[in-house]
Amino acid sequence: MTDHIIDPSVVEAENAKLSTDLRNDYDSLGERLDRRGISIDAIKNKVAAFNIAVPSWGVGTGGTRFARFPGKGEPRDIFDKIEDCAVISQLTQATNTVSLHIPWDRADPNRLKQAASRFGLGFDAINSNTFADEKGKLQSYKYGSLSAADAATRQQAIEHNLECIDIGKTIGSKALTVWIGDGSNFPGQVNFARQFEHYLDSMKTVYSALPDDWRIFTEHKMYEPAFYSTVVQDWGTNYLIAKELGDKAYCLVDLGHHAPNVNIEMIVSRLAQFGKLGGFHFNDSKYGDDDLDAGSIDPFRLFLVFNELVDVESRDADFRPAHMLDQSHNVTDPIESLMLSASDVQRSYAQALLVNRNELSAAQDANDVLTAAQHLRVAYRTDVEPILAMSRFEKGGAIDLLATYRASAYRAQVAQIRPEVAVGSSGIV
Ligand code: PSV
Ligand code: MN
Repeated sequence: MTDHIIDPSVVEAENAKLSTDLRNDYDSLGERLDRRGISIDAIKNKVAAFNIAVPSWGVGTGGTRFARFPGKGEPRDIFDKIEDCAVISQLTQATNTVSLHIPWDRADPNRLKQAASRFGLGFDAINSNTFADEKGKLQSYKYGSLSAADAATRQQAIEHNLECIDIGKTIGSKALTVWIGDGSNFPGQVNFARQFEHYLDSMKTVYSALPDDWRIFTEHKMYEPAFYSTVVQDWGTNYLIAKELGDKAYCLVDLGHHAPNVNIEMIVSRLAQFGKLGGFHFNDSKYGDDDLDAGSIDPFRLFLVFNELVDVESRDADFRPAHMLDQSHNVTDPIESLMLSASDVQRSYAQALLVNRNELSAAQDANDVLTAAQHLRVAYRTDVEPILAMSRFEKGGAIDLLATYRASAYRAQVAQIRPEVAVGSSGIV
């Protein structure tokens, strides 16, 4: 039996206000899609099977290096975070896994597993953190971790990753995500080749400890916290790493980790074509690694990414990239942001499923440029909300995510138990 944090009667009462309209909207969209040769139920079933992991760090209020403005009822620890994730999962019915970050979420792994399974949650990729120093550790990562010039520092970073694998084994993760802050701030500060060699050697040791049914994801990022160079700066280096390490190594694409205007959907296509696309950290951005809510700034780009993913999926039924959100909620209730983002990621998937791939291919081969472009536009302009809402409704989730969450008064309730956090701290997380 799965425990529900939000009283199901609240969800039912909210849904009751909207279910007749939803049925009408769904049927009318179904008719229109039928004319395009698309079965709405087939799309809905795919949407219903789609899952996206929620990052444990995402349910806390984020901040910038300038300030952090704590919200009410912030989670005190990973167990509160799991409860917040359970709320998101209950209402969206699309996020039944949590992605942990160690050491932020360090706790007895058996307790973690129990706490999550009570709400029907599992764990997605586990994230290692060697971009900040941890109390009690001898070496500092100020000058790098897995690629550091100092051998003892590299060793400590390797051991941290091995510990993450161990924790992951107990809680049921099947992947390790490695993102490092290593790089340099000045020309001449490091020897690029030597630094990369160190990184690869360290990663080979981590890789050799992976269980057979695990994958390792490496995440590229062009800048920050290192501002002149980063070791894993772009998809090219990321691909090299995955090739060097072996079959269990894949690239992870965080949408915010590219130079402005880079064609991310094309990177997605290239990595997938060569069997090295492992997964995503979804978010949105306008300037850089803004960590804004997925789908909030450039939903068309999110759609284009999914257009590539569905294209691969249509040829390879075993294609299963890991979907995760990675956002910083600085001015919103993180639960609200994460619910809407999960739904926007699902929306892009649903819209991409509407593209008529055969006709698109024919138009491409005939150099009929506008017909090809029009196929994407028609799919993108289709309002698939009734499909998303129906999928949620049928699975016991909320037709209207925001209204139901607010009607539950969850935030006000937890604010009574969780003490207010003092202002004044800053930091990205
Ligand atoms: C780095 O910017 C990153 O995208 C990595 O995924 C981290 O693990 C995450 O953000 C949390 O800070
Ligand atoms: Mn990320």
